[in-house]
Amino acid sequence: TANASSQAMREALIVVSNRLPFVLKPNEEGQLVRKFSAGGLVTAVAPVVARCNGLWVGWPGIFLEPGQEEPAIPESEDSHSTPFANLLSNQIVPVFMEKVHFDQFYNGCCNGTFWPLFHSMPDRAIFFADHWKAYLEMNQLFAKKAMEAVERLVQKEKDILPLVWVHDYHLTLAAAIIRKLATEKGIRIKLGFFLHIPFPPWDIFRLLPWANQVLEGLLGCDMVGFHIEDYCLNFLDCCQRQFDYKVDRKTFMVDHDDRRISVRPLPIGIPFDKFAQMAEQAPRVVKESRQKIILGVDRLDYTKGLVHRLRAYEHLLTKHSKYIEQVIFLQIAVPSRTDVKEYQDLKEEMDQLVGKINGQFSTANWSPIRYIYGSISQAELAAFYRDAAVCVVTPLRDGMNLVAKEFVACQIEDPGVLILSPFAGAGEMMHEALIVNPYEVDSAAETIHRALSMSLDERQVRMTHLRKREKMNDVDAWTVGFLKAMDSSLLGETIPV
Ligand code: GDG
Repeated sequence: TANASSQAMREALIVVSNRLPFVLKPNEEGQLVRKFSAGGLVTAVAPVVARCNGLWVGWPGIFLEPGQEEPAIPESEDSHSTPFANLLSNQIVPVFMEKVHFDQFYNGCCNGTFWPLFHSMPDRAIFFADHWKAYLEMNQLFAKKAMEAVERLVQKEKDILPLVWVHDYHLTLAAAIIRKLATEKGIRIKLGFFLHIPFPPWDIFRLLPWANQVLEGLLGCDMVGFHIEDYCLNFLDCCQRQFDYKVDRKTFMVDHDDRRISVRPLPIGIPFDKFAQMAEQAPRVVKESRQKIILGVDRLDYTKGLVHRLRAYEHLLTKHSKYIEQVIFLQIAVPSRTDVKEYQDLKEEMDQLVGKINGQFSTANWSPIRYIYGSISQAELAAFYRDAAVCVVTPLRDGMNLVAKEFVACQIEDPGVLILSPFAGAGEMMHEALIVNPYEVDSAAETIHRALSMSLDERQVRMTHLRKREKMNDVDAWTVGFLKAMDSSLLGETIPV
């Protein structure tokens, strides 16, 4: 059977994502060196690629001038301090692009169209044929590079079965293109996809003028993974209503093109032990112990509900003036997609709102909000998570949200309280958090009040459960889940149980 023959073949992993686990930057001598980036996807996937000795196809963060020759990928300079350093340059398949393509593909289609639409915010979405054309071309380019990686593996070893794992909304068309190329060349591969953001309901999805192509693209896979069951059901619904394909809502299968595609909820986790350990080691960063810290950590993105959150805090200070000089709201907002207008507008709005609230409530010795527009080191972040009394994770919509998970991992001392939006994927599982609808500003304010006045016993019970679940369902468990869903032989070879 197909299954038995695939068991006999050795699998090899190829990850395809928009970005590589590092960006290239010129050093002082003008030589390109790797600079590591520690986003959610990278932290999750890089260790697997390293352990499996796999390949990674992605963009190295620099643009080529038209006609410019592609530079070689340098080896990592420091193999000890960076967790991803063991990816050798021959494991990297770079996808270079020109700035004009990147603008239309990434800023235009990915972040101007897909991002808002998939977060169910269609009014923010733009739909331009030029952007779509660039999106299609870039997906073709990534697919071509992935195919080069496939051929490299197959030529080296006859009995190898490439397992191609495509990531996220930037590359929804790539899988079907890779399948076609592989079929033309008579090469057998396995194809999986994981979406890191929500998959919207059909009445939103169908607003996309290219909805058919996107569904066909994803159905090029053997398995399509989402964070939670809701997104899986939305996807199945779209396959049925857009195309009238046969779907099974019990087994989560779609029949298409004589193939059966499985759809799986694979909730992502974090490197729990790593965060807990960082929290053990990090020095204290906020000196005043008198004031309780309410913490927010987000990319500056309109999906994260930052404006609503500040309004809730304003409401809290108005209604409960006893918190004046007693609490600090520390918001870290990491600059993101600064070329896109929506993000520039949000930055303006936040600057004004922070100014307004600080102006209204500050005293000679205290300001209610400390607002960091920038990013901090992971060690410092772990210290903030550890020392916060309350962490407010209140997105309007969010695929999963790792901040909620990292916060509980770092809560190794006097336990604090997690406030969580039901509209984050994380809200599906982290039941012991205080769940609040971020649109309901007065209720959000009361929830912060409730968190600040919660008894130690209750905080302990809630935090213990939250930590236990996240430790068990950490990022390694997520990888295992993916490999299981792919029925992969890599499971036995590379993942410590
Ligand atoms: C997408 C989906 C899904 C933040 N500030 C700093 C910093 N961070 C790190 C956090 C966390 C990551 O960035 C943010 O992850 P999220 O999950 O919260 O959000 P997205 O970036 O939108 O990620 C999301 C995720 O993909 C994974 O599938 O959960 O729903 O939208 O890891 O720690 N890191 C450092 N300094 C900062 O200032 N070092």
